Amino acid sequence: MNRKCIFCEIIKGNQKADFVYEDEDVLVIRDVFPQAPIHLLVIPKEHIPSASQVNDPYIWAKLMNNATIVARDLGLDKDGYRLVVNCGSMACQTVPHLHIHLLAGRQFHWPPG
Ligand code: DGP
Repeated sequence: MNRKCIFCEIIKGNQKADFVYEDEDVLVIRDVFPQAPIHLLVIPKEHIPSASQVNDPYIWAKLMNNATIVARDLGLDKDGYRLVVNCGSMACQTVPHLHIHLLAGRQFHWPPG
């Protein structure tokens, strides 16, 4: 846990969030600044600053598995959804706690820009 990390504060229950799913390793919440009609954040409970600092492949397995299960449970797989990981400043990562964005409910484009 990192005291100054907003996601750690949410995980500890010190900061409010709209919870969608939780287990012993992972939390899924709604993003406060949604970029799509559905915008969820899939977050490991362990404080890992970014994708480049993941040492245990189990973390990715848990996060991706939960992201796709939540998407299926919400019926998002019908029309499709996007999973995004921003890593570092050039990729616009703003919260230094690993997370996967799960975006759905509108048409996305490629390349993303
Ligand atoms: P990124 O830029 O990839 O680091 O994404 C961070 C996301 O976290 C961004 O879309 C906004 C969201 N966010 C920031 N602060 C909070 C918060 O306090 N609560 C929630 N639910 N989301 C937050």
